[in-house]
Amino acid sequence: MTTVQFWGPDFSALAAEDPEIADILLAELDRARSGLQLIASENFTSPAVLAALGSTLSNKYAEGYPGKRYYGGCVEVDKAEVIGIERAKELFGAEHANLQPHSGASANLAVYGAFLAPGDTVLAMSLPHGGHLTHGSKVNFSGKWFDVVSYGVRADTELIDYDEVRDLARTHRPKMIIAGATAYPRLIDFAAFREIADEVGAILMVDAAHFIGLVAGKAIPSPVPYADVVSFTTHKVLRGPRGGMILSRAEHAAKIDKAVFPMMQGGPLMHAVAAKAVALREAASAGYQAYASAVIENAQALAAALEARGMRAVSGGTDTHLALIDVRGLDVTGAEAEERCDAAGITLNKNAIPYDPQKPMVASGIRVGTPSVTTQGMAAADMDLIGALIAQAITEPASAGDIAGQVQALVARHPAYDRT
Ligand code: DSN
Repeated sequence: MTTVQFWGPDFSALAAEDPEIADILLAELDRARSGLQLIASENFTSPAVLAALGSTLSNKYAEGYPGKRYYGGCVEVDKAEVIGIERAKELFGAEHANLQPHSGASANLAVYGAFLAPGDTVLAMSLPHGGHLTHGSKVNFSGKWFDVVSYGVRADTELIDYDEVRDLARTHRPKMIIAGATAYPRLIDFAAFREIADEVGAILMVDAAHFIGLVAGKAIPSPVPYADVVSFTTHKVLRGPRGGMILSRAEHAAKIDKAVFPMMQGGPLMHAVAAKAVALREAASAGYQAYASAVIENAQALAAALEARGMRAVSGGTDTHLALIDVRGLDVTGAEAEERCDAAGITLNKNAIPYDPQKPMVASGIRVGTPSVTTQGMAAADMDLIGALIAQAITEPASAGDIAGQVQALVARHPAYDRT
């Protein structure tokens, strides 16, 4: 067994009973905190959130909603869910909140279940331009069950083409329009989407999974005043447990709740619901607001540091927590860049860039995000060093060992979880 100390919940019972799995948990903790974590959709959640996740609420069946369950014994879990719902409504200024979706994909499935029937037309961002699998990819239920028309970004600006969105909406009269993306570094004009949706009588859904934490931290504008429904995951910038959530206008509340349960899911994961409540409380703090702003400042600094070393930032930069970087200037593919960075202790992902000539598993770009390093307390000056280390990892793969040493020195100054 490794000698790394764990923290938080007492780990000794697991180590004594199942050292094989205990070793994996410790090794993963060590991997995460001995390298640089630049996956834009990951974060280091708090010990309080992890404590809720590791609680006995995991044992409880609670199909239904607070006060209307299919099982007895729900008095305590009811309280956790009610508190979580109230915190979500307060934090986001929403009329209704459902904390039960197991994931972002489950949340989106429920939203579609609430408003659409098989064969209905949906207008959403295309995956190669930054969308998401659940926004109509042919290999996903969304693409199999619905007639999905896709919009993208302009070739010249690499920004969402709102004229194209309007033209496609007028031509195809979608029942639902989806705004939201996984690899779009810029702010989305929710007012423009609302106007287009109103013109064609469509429901406006915003998939805010990537940026909802920035909204919670008041660092970017909220989609809530504009959208009929907002779906998201809770584990990205928001820094909660792995899971999903849906906000909606009051008029859609009953539809959304019925679509989550019993249409799409069975028993909710009450330990995850409680952990979401904990994360929402944390996100309402002044400290979290400072964090959300710092995430953006760091992403902008990192994009600039990479541009200074020959890597173009798609759309010229970022307004959010992530940057999409075209690595062709360094004569590598995205896959090669990912692999070389990995060897140097820098975790990021290859990513298609708009109009990418490469296949998705090769790609011409990488996606970098700053939620994790900002949680560690790193600042803009550290981003310049990270940019230099990424450039060196890509251009001098033989020096991976040396770079990994520099990475370890950097993260030792900003430990992800205190080892004491
Ligand atoms: N897998 C997530 C991401 O990395 O963006 C989206 O679901």
